[in-house]
Amino acid sequence: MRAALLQRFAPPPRVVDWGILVVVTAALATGLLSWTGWLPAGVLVDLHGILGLALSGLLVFKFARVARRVTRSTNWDRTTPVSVALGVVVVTVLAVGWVWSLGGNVPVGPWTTLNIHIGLGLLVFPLLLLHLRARFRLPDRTDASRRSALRTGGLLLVGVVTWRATETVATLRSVTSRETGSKPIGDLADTETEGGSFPVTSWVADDPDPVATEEWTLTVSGLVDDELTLTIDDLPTIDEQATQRGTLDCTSGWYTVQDWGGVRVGDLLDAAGAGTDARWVRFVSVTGYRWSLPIAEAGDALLATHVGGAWLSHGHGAPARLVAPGRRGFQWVKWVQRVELRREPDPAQWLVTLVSGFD
Ligand SMILES: Nc1nc2c(c(=O)[nH]1)N[C@H]1C(S)=C(S)[C@@H](COP(=O)(O)O)O[C@H]1N2
Ligand SMILES: [Mo]
Repeated sequence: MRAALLQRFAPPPRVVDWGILVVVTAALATGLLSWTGWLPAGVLVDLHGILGLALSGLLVFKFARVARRVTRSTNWDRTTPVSVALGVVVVTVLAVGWVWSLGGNVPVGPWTTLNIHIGLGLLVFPLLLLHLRARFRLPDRTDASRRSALRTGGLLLVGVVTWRATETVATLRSVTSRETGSKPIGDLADTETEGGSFPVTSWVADDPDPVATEEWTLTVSGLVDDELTLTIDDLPTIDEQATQRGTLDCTSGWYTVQDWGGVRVGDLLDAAGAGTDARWVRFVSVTGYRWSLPIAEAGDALLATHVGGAWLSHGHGAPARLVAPGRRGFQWVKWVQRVELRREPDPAQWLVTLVSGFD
């Protein structure tokens, strides 16, 4: 009876399958793009949620159709294990995603629920490619009927309505996420404790020995009139320094609002004299980790030596770390050693943030 009911509403198999492919690709794209700041994160995160719902719906039809093929072991072939693994991973990714967006967090070791969602989410794509290698079918003409278009449209409508409902649940549970989906941690009051009470995070494995502040130098080089080499004594003292309230928002799903103090990058650029060709400013850590900002944006950023009125702790990037308002946490380079003015952006920085810790 229930199966028959499902049948009535089911779009044609290939519409379901192609729908899944399109939705998974779009979910991967919106998920990854939400880190980059190229488009407003709020829009991408909402879209990502809607795609997750659409996928959940499509999977109901998909699983109802293939259940028999999987539950009878005599129906298994060489490629079935990949398909089953894919199904299990996708269901887990969705479940974990819903837990997170409805305000839950069940950390496993160092990983937040969002980390697990991202890690398994990235695994979906290679599994999907393997699955498609064995099972790919082109759509045919009968899939494009008026009836299947209506059914598919109806399902999308149900999807949007359900998504609104989950938003309401999250609001009622007063989940105070930012538009990036991150949740607050360590409020301002906690910064009374030295160096701030928010988590120390590395993006993968960057974990250098403490930098000896007395021996540390900061260079400003590249397309400049006068290269600068500064020591900690050349940087503004706590009474003279520039301060900024800024939100550190990590892609593992938390954010913290802190008062940062240090030297305005714009002042460093003025002191060194930016060349007319300079378009980008690259911040390089003692570990090699690095990020670049367009020169106008960099001018308003801060190289912080202090947070909450106290020296940065080693974990938070002492002696100096980048504070780049509006950027995600992974772009806030810690243990900065070099500021380089360049003509070109630096596409390799994406890779370097992943591997700088392995040496
Ligand atoms: N050199 C370096 N800078 C880094 C990282 C890193 O691994 N190495 N991690 C980044 C990430 S992912 C985040 S969220 C913030 C975390 O800053 P915190 O440890 O002060 O909370 O630092 C960023 N800066
Ligand atoms: Mo992060």
